[in-house]
Amino acid sequence: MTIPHIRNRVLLGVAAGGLTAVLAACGGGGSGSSSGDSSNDNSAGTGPGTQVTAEMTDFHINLSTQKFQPGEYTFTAKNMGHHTHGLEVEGPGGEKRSKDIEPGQSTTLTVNLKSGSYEVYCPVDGHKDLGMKTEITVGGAPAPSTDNNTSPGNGY
Ligand SMILES: [Cu+2]
Repeated sequence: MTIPHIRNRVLLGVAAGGLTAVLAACGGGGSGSSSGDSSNDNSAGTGPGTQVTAEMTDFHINLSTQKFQPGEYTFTAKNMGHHTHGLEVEGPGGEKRSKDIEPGQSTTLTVNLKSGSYEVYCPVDGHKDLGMKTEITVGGAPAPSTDNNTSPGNGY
């Protein structure tokens, strides 16, 4: 029940010298503004439900967690690659697709997960086949048969 906000802020502060500053500069103001992306909300990845980060690279998706319970989740998709990417979540509850994300940008996608298997992938042409997909299992079941239990820490 700790509130991760404060921590995040500290981390952001530390990193601010680098990329983050650029991103913030891009996303922050409406000055000059990029092409027609008016619905871009700049509220830095807070939405309803549990927060999950999906880092999109060329061509891979890295989720900040692999543990999912039924309920509402907000995925923050960050495009850290050099191509336009997107995030689509497809499973028992239907499918939901984010808008396309330009390199260096991010967006959020809120989904209501039900028990079962979901596919999380990039809907941009061909990217799924290039490796931009991952499968998640929603529910109480612990990790599947793989003995890959040494997942990298998620920052904590
Ligand atoms: Cu992609």
